[in-house]
Amino acid sequence: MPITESKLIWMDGELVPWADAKVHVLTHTLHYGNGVFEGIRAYETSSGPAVFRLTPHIKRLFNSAKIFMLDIPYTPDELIEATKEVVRVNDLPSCYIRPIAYLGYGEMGLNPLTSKVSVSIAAWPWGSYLGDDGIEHGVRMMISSWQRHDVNSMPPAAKGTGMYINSQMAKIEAIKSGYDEAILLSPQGYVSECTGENIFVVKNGVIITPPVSAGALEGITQDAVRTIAADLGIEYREAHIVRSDLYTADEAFLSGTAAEIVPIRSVDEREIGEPGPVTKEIQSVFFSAVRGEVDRYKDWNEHVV
Ligand code: PPE
Repeated sequence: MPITESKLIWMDGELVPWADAKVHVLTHTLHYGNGVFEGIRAYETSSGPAVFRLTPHIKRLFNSAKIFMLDIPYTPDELIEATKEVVRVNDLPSCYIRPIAYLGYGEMGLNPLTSKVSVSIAAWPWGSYLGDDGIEHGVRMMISSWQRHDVNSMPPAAKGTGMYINSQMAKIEAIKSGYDEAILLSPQGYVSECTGENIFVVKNGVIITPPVSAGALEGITQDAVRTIAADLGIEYREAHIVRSDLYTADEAFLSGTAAEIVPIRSVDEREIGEPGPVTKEIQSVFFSAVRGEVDRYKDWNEHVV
């Protein structure tokens, strides 16, 4: 689906009209894939638009940059304010927000340390990533023939632009094979995550999700699931799982900013079925929380005005 354009994009401190937000074709990151980004959502609440967990997202952006030795020329507070400004000036009650730090035009060659780091922040309306039907009835998944990165070849904790070639290969394979989404295994054979989401299984009432050491990004939605589960009195564990754990799960679901919380209805043609009670409960609290309807999670709603 084509992107729904908004009005202004923040580029290194300037608010630039959408159509003029361009970079040079010799931009370093375009050639060598060294950039870091975030995916954030703002939701409409009864007291105006609120960015969901903005501060942890900006913190992760800076951690990703630290891993790749990109020196972002702004403070986290400046980018938090800039993000809020982008939501405000575009008059968007709810939207998806994409900050990116990238190496600009100036030098070529593999040494990234000499290139200027630029930052831009765009926001636009973006509906459900895996479809409304997916959110309600679950998605059909396959285990990809592509593996997640080894932790010592590409650091999964960094949300780096180039890392997403791996996700795209898995996504292409899944779509061409008639599935909604792919699950990647680590080089050690453990379940890692999906192309742009964390994964969870529910067994005997316990929620289990793979750890960072299985090659998964530390998801901010995943962390929200952990907190919601704890508050609901549902046991939650971070542990290695293998592919047969998915096949025999009582329930399974995925989480991500773009995807939100989506039930998994089958994996490799093994039926898990319609969303189960644990998935539905987590989903329902999550969707209330993002809209500012849960008092206990009010600090997750970072208002823009
Ligand atoms: N794993 C990966 C690989 C990933 O890209 C994401 C977010 C997550 C887990 C979940 O993290 P969090 O959003 O903090 O809960 N993926 C982003 C990019 C999606 C895209 O298509 O672009 C997102 O959801 O914004």
